[in-house]
Amino acid sequence: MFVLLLFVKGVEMSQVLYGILIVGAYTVALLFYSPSSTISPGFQSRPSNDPENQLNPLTQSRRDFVVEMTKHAWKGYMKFAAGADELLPVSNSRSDRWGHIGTTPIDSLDTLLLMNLREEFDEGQRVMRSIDIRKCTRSVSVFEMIIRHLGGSLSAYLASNDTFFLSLGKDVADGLLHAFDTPLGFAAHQTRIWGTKSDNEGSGYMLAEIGSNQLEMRYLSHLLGDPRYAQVSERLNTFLQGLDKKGWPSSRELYDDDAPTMPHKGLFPTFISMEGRFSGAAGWASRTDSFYEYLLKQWILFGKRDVELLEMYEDAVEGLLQYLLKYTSDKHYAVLGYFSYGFHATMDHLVCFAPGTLILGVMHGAHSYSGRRERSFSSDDVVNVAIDIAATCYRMYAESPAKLSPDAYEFVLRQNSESNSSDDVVTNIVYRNPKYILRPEVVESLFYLYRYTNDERYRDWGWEIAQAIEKETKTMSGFSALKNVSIMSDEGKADSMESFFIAETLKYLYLLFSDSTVLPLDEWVLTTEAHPLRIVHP
Ligand code: DMJ
Repeated sequence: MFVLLLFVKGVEMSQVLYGILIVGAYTVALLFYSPSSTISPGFQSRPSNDPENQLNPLTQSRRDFVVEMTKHAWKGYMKFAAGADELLPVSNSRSDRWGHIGTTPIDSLDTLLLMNLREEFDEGQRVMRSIDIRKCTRSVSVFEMIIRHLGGSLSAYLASNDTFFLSLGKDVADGLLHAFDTPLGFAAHQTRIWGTKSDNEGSGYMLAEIGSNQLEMRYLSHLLGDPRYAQVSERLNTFLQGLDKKGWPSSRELYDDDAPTMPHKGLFPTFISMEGRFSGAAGWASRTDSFYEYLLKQWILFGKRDVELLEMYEDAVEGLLQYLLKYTSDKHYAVLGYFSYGFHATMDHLVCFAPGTLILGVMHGAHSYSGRRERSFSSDDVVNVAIDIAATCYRMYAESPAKLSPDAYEFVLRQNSESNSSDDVVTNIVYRNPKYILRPEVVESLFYLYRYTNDERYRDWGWEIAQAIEKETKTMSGFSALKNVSIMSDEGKADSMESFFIAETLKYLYLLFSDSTVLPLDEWVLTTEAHPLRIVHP
């Protein structure tokens, strides 16, 4: 336009200047306008240079450090893997192991916006717009699609008010509805997205998988006013709530032949057969974890009306306290293990989400509401246990050679014969799975504990973890999983950066170093993949 003006004969200089002014103003407006500019209140934090910023300089510098980590990871993704599912951070290449559906960008968008990384957010949303997920013909994990893609789409929509993400979420859910067409009506383990019932795979169901779609599917129903998504996801609750009448948990009819009988009604085995019989161990760890998490989070997210789910959650907490927890005699470790014909002192990194969820429950009054039936524990008991388990989880970082926790570890315990104590002595800790894959659960729990206690110790622990991640996993293009936390070398890097690193680990670190006005927990619930959903008030 400016160039054109100069070439039009007879145009006076003042008119040219006026034109420049208009074009300049237009350009500036364009620069600052982006379709993502209407950000939900409470979602985004104040930038470092905002005079209203309430963070002390130390916390601010830690938070800035986390933002730099995120920028580094995102830049590497955009440079070497834009449009692909994941960056391979050692070989500086790309992986489409999820079927070329943009797993990293859809999982990262809300983190980018939360951190005021507008340019990066805009890049991410352009990437998502360029991918046609309908072209994906691969068989996908229904659970992962729901927590990463549907969850990521919903929170990107809530954060940015951009309806593209709502329709993306609807597309994902529509493409998965046939996965619920199984004998008991729970989600299949795998299926071909956009396929049919005949594409459903899996010889049975896994508790975490079938119990971890309700938050996202119910929320989609709420946003769209279309009950179909909630209906399919809620079948599990009806099934579990009907067990009491069938003699749960003592009736052997409910189990496979050699399966352990559950010691408490609130604990469920890992597997359910297509015929509805249980087998496997109970725990709050791998393959069961988010089932328990979502009992509580559904109650909170949907306005504290799901009293039956809250009661199931309280039963589960009671079961945890009575059957899944053991202290060592020096109280150094609180072991959150699993139950299968007795207690097993093995912990996953995954189980370390539990302290955070327990604290969230206390913050929302899950154990102190009026009309609560008599229970063997109080809110204070829950807080103390959460503090102790989180300390154990943190110690698995602090006491490892890389200062990063292994993925699974076993406490070898010996009965304490020198006292009358029922607590055991730890004789050894064996790394059952020595890898470190950038998982979020420990920093997730530190975040909730900090919000609840305001104890700076949790920020210090989170900071140690952030520094260890930077020191041991950083590569030229991103951050890489380690094959073994006892071997620190370039060959020890596993060339993988899962999407939950930006979605969760970096987000929780950022939130740990933010004040409580950022994603206030009485307004937002973070899904199991750390995607914030706004609480639905009745
Ligand atoms: C995430 O995808 C989710 O947090 C899930 O619930 C469990 N595992 C990973 C991260 O470790």
